[in-house]
Amino acid sequence: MGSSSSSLNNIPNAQELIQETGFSAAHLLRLHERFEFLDKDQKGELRPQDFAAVRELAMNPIGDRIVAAFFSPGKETVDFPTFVQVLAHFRPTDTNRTREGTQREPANSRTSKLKFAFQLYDQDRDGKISRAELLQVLRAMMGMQVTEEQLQSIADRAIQEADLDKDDAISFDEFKKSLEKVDIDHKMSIRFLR
Ligand SMILES: [Ca+2]
Ligand SMILES: [Ca+2]
Repeated sequence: MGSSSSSLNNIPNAQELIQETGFSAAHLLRLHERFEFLDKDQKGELRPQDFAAVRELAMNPIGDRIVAAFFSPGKETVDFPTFVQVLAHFRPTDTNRTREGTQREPANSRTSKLKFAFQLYDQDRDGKISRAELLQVLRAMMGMQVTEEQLQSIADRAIQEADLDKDDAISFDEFKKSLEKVDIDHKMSIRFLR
């Protein structure tokens, strides 16, 4: 902290990244420092095991899934731009900011955040959260606190409530509807910068 001489000039495409993600220049610099710190062999890429140093992820019951979300299917490394783009999902939602010139949904919009959360459940990427997929996450999050029977009934109830078309799985639209009243910003805050 503090001793780094990094400046925006050291970050390739810094301005584009700022535009694209909505991070401030100062925030981007801090993320870059963080990235370099995690990038122990200084190759400009992180591997899944490098994330073990992020304490909040290491302690998160579904931390391994969050880490996996940084990596495109089949890829074992993540570069700085991708790292920042994924982290942008954890930025608080802009309330009154409209960005010009970008057609794409900003990463910190409610829909993007929900999509990110959805894929943490939908591990086979078929666009639906099956009962088994839901159970896996619940099991990871609740661990020893509940019995298998209680887990099953929590999953059953969650599916019953969310599953509007009765196919016994939760589609993204159903997921979105069921979380309509949930403060997603609060749920999706991860402190990477401490
Ligand atoms: Ca699925
Ligand atoms: Ca359904």
